[in-house]
Amino acid sequence: MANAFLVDLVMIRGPKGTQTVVEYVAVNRVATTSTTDGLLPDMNLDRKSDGKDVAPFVLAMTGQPIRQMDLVIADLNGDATIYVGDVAAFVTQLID
Ligand SMILES: [Ca+2]
Ligand SMILES: [Ca+2]
Repeated sequence: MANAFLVDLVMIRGPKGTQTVVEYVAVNRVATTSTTDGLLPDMNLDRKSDGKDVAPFVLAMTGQPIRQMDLVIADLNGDATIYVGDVAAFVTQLID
């Protein structure tokens, strides 16, 4: 993978079951897509949204992400920035 230029396929599954497939994504680039399914604030990637996701979300919000991908996951309103607007989406998903 170190010499790869493209990722063959990226599959994104929404929390309500929708699935988005993006093919031939260039490596080291930001690819964007959209969904009406909402985004799952699963910061620790355990496929659940619960209290264990709060600490990594707060770290991402305060500019101290554990991993670079946390900045992408924490952008719950999909506007490519991490700010207070993502908190409402995070809390809504947690209590749903
Ligand atoms: Ca989680
Ligand atoms: Ca955002």
